[in-house]
Amino acid sequence: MLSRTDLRGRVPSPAELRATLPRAEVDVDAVLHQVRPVVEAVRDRGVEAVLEYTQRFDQVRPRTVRVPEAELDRALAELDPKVREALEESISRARTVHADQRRTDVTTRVVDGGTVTERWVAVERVGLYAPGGLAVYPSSVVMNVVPAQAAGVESLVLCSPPQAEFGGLVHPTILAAAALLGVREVWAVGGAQAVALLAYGGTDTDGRPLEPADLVTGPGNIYLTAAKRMLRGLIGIDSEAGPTEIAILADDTADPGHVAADLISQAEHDVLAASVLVTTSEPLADAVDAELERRVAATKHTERVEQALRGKQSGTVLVSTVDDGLRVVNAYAAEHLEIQTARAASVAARVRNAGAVFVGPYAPVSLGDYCAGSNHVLPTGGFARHSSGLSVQSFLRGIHVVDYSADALRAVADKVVALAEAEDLPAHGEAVSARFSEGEA
Ligand code: HSO
Ligand code: ZN
Repeated sequence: MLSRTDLRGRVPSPAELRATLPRAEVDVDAVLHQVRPVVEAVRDRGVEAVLEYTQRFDQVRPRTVRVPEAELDRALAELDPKVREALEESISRARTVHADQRRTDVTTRVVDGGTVTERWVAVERVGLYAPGGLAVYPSSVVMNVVPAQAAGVESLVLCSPPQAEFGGLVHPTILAAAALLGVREVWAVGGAQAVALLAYGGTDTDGRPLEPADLVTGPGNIYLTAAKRMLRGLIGIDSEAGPTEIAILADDTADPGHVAADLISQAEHDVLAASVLVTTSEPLADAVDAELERRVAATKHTERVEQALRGKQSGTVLVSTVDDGLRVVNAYAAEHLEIQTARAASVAARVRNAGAVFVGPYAPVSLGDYCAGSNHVLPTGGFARHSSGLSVQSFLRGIHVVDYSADALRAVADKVVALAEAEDLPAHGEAVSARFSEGEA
């Protein structure tokens, strides 16, 4: 079922590898021209434009953009108790991990009387996006809200598209997850309109203000991503989310049934999802293929999974050694990387590029999707070469606080003046010397 690339005996350079390895191509720029009028209409006409586009794209018109708080409580009361318990476990583990990510302010004494402090301050208002439609993921609400709250973000608004089948409200499991997390402000708005409304703010149909956000995080489709790309600057954004990816580095110690099950688990998300096996063992690759045939036929979303696995973004890569395999997975920089080899922990320690690494036979990606405590909003499309997944850090800014005494400034004044003159910016130097020349020096 998976196409094969044989790299045994030769290890291409990272650049060559990037060109060879299977990967989905998502051209966000290509939809910018469709998204621009939506963003501009929301900027110019606010909620009126939001509701027009909502009618067009979601075939529904919510009475107000803001979901009444009573609906959150109702959704939680009606949530299946088993799902509630599982969400509570997921929240509690994520909170444990993210609490440890909090940063402490660091003050450096540069000289006597001169200090620089890096003070970590949470972003004031954050908009979190939870997709609707094919993907209704309360777990993603958890993964966005938990780090924001752990960072100390005071004002949080959750956006998700209104659902015709729920009377124009946001999907009830999304509402229930928000209620469980203590998020009370939810807007029924999706796609590019949501990002634009978060960026510009507006006035709801009942006259209440919809305050703009400073930062917008959360995955969505290509239109949402295009709107984020367009509005970046006015708002901060997390890393752009593309189709999900799993890469598995395996040797002959791996269980082909587990490898196949894990490859299928992420292929289940999207026909564009990528499932990549990198292995030193041809017999394992054959056994995984046989397992895939059997399991794909038996799984619920056969068609979607099969399309993802047969797509050009998925495949098996054969390598001679685990070292070569590491070169391949480092060049690929997967969103999720499983290490299913002998001495998995020491192999995992040598991974440089991945959104998250799952070590050994008992750490499948699905564990991380829901209940490991780690975050599942992770960089896709090779962005793991330069970006990280969502964490407390994503919601903080480090402010440099500079505090110098007169003596400390005086001691370095000539250096500032010299550099200012070298850059032909003498007024910079004068701003320092003025403090010492007028009867003070
Ligand atoms: N694997 C997805 C997250 C997710 N899985 C949500 C299940 N629900 C992207 O990391
Ligand atoms: Zn998943």
